[in-house]
Amino acid sequence: SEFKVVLVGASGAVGHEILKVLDERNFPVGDLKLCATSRSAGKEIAYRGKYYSVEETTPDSFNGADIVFFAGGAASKEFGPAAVERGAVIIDNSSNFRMDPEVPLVVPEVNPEDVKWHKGIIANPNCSTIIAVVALKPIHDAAKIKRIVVSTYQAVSGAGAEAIEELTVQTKAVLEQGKITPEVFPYQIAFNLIPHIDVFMDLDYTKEEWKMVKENQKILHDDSIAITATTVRVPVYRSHSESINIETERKITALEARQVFEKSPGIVVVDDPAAKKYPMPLFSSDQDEVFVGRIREDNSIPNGLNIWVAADQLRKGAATNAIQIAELLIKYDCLKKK
Ligand code: 2RA
Repeated sequence: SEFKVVLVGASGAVGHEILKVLDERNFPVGDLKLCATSRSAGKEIAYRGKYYSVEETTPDSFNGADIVFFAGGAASKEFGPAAVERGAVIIDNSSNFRMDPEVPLVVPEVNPEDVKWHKGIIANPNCSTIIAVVALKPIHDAAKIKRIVVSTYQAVSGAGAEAIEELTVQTKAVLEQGKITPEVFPYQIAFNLIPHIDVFMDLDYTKEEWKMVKENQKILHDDSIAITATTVRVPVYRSHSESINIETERKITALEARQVFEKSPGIVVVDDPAAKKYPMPLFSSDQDEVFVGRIREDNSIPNGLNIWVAADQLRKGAATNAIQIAELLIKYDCLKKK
């Protein structure tokens, strides 16, 4: 069967990627509606050779919908309940419902069964969380993780379409000695990096850093894992990278970790130092897998492991993960009966 799909936030960077991935994965889209704020209403966007006019989101945008994707921002808070009331299941890429105990937070390679207890809303985790947790899960299963220290190197496209433009404009301005006026980021991002993503919160951690702590614990169903994070914006267009230091209860050697990663879903091991092979944004962009490399023991502690991961945060970190969730809903017959 085919499904009536509504996409809210169709004109943004994640919305664009959702349409691309729906098409590529041959998702059974019967009817499609594209929505956004009034600012983008009237814009024409193509899907499979047909143009759709973007409508301003209203509660009635969800009449008859089976699946609603919210690409991000405040829209799901405003319109999510209206969509659920009308019998749709929503897959929400914003942070609005992620930590709600009534809402499953799902990465299909890690906790697919959690989609089964949804009450109409399923949250798609933050991009940096998804990328980390795909690699953490098999190590947690093999050796039980006690503590994680993670530092991220996040691409500008994580901050949306305007941020991509800002890096281009600033890079040209630096090379041509022009004037730079930061708009999306608090400082110049071209030829710089900024250890500040989202707003500052408790203990001087940013919201992005707290997401790494709380969301990973929720997805792994284990609040006892100690997690500390530093999240950094870097002048890369696409694909987030992360350096992850893991302490486990049981010793896991680099060799064993490599074997574990090699048979884990959603992971490609790129780890051959002698041949200069390691994950990089240049090669992980436009891919759906999480690339894992630089796998080595942290010999400063008895049971330590270091890894380096890179993955396309607009795809696996957002659009692909959301569509995999929709595929699970169909597979497990978890859509609402009309
Ligand atoms: C970022 N985590 O990269 C965000 C996107 N949701 O800014």
